[in-house]
Parts: sequence; C-alpha cells; structure tokens
Amino acid sequence: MRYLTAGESHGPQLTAVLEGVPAGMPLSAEDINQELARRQKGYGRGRRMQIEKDRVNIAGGVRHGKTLGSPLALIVENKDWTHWTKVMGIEPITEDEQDEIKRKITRPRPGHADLNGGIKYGHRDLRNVLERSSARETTVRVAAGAVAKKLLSLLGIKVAGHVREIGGITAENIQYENIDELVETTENSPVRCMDEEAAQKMMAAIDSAKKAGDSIGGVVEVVVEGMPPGVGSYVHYDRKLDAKVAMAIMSINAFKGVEFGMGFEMARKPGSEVHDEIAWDQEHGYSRTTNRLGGFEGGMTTGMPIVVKGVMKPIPTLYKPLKSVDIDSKEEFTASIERSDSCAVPAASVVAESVVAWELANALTEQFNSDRFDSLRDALDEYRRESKEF
Ligand code: EPS
Repeated sequence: MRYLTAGESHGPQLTAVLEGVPAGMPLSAEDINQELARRQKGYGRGRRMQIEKDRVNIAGGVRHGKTLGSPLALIVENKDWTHWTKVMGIEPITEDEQDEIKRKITRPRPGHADLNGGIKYGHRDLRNVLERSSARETTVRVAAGAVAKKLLSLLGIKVAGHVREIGGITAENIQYENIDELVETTENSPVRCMDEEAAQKMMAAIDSAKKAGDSIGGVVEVVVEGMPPGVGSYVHYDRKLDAKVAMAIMSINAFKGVEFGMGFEMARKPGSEVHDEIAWDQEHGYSRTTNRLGGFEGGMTTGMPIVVKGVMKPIPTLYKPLKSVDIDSKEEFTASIERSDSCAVPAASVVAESVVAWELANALTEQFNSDRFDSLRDALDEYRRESKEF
C-alpha cells in the first residue's frame, strides 16, 4: 500500500490518494470522520481548530460500504479557504494585485521549513513554503491512517496513541490492563494522558506557555496489540519494519526522535536487563516474559505489543518571535507572527497512531495475499496458527 497527499493549509482542500487497500473491506466515511474529530481535539490548539470541522468526502475506491481494490480518493475541505480565496487563489495575478494582497512573507521563522524551502524552490514569498509544510497536512494522513486502522481492527489488531510528556511534565502513573482501557481513559483526557494528576499540570504548563507567547513540545507513545510475530524482515535494511515505523514517526511535522520499548535507556543497562526472555505455552504459543524491546527483534515483530515513542519539539511559530533575517533587505528582524497552536502534542498522538497503523497495515498486505480482504484475513489466521505451533 502507498499514499500521497496534496493540498495547502489555506487552499481549498486536502486530498489523499491511497493505493493497494485490499478489495472487499468494509469502510464508511464515519470510520474516517471519527479519527479526524479525534485529531482536532486537544488542549492547546489555536483558533484555526474552531473554524475547521474536518469531514471526509470519499471520492473514489468505495462502493456500497466496501473497498473496490481501486485507489481511494479522500478529500477534506478547508473551511478557512473562504477567508483565503484571494491570497491563495489559483489563477495568475498582476504585480498590482500582488501588492494589494500583501500577505507576502519575507521573514523566515526559526525552526520552520520557511528559509530552507525558499532557498530550495526559489520562493521569494515564503508563504509558498509554509502553506504546504504546515501540519494541516496531517489531517489527510489521519484519514489514510483511519483506513489502515480499520483494516487492522478487522484483523484483531488494536492501535492506541497517548501522551507521556508535555513541557517537562511526565506522566508517572501509566497502568492499564489492556489497550481498551488505555483508549477509554485517554479519550476522556483533554491532553490524551493516562495520569490525571500529570494531565492537570500539563494543562497548566500549556496555559503558561500561551500566556508567555511561547510553545511547548512533548513525548507521545503508540501501543499496538495483536500483531503476529515475524512481520517485517531482517534480510535487507529497507525491509526492517521497525525502521519503517521510525521513519513514519520522524515524518510527522516537528518530530525529532524515536524510541522503541525502553529506548535510549538501553544504553545504560547490561544485556541481561535489556533482552526479553522467551517462553511458550499451549494457549498463546511463543511470548516474551518482558517487553523491553518494544515488540521488535531483527526488524520483525515479536508478537508482543509494539511500543514506540516519538518526541515533538515545541511548535516553532511563536507569538514571542525569535530573531531572523528578512530575505529581501537582509536586515535582522523578529520573525513573522502566524496564528498557531501553543501545544499540539495531544493531536500529534493521533497522527502518530495513524502513521504507525499505516506502516503495519502495509507490512501485512506485503507479506500476505492481499488483493482481497477475505484472503488476507484467512492467510493471517493460518499464519497465526502455524506460528503458535512452530
Ligand atoms: C499550523 C498553524 C495553524 C494550525 C495548523 C498548523 O494553522 P493556521 O495558520 O491556519 O492557524 O492550526 O494546524 C491545522 C490547521 C490543523 O488542522 O492541524 C502550522 O503552521 O503548522
């Protein structure tokens, strides 16, 4: 499976084209809309989220509630477009009109794609860069992820994202019996955090950052239950599934690092305290007595829950601007102020779920017969049986 997205933050719409989704899989707009709504929530979002009411228009690939095996076209309109029809107009404009529009950006924001993107593509109006590099694009990544999540859920695989840290406040009390409990608790938390006490402090930290015209980042975690062992491969660097998952996390706007299981802590422990011992029983087949490696060995799933964390830097668009250089005058300036969120970590945990789900669904469709959804499900059932007895 693969997908591409198109669309600018304040353009008419965002579009995703998904290819390779098995035929005959039940799918409705509602499956996607509920994920889009989850991404829009979260304490710390700015005014834009009050304008948008993200809903998908499935414009290809589905008929009477089932996928056709043809490409899926997913469209989400930008409601804000009505305020930007001139600035973001499609048709050519004259020099005079350009002056009249006056939304040209020549002051790159530190930490954003603005300057490097301008240099690369030759855009002297940096709006041409920021419109596409904006995290608005994650809307349709979540739409694509919702399709992957649906496929996984029909195969008994559950994915959940939650927030571990915001602005230096760490969730300490993270205990849950199963993934459903994790989902239920975090779904009711404005910061998608399992630890209620930490959540209160996180919200206070977001309030003070907002007051100070600043932004804060954090750490999100994605947990996946139900993946069979041996998905991915050790035989080539580009077939290692953990590497693909790491790439997917790193591709989310503002993400700067990835950890699996106990993560960087492994550097400080001897091997005997890092590797997970192997066990077997009739009912479950193989398992590990711990899950310190976070569900991967040798680029393949172990069958234990996948546990992956990603770190999001503070959003670089600040109301309290940092110094920058105007690309026309070359004079020092404070960077352009654009409307933004003070913290988007809770929303980013939904995006992280989506991109991880996509990589896992893709790995399954690569490994098993997947033109038809039924064949994929049967092949996976058979493989699960075999790997238990192996
Ligand atoms: C974003 C800036 C803000 C955010 C936006 C990402 O948008 P605007 O400039 O229109 O206020 O709200 O996020 C979304 C629109 C979204 O859907 O998540 C940025 O610069 O990345």
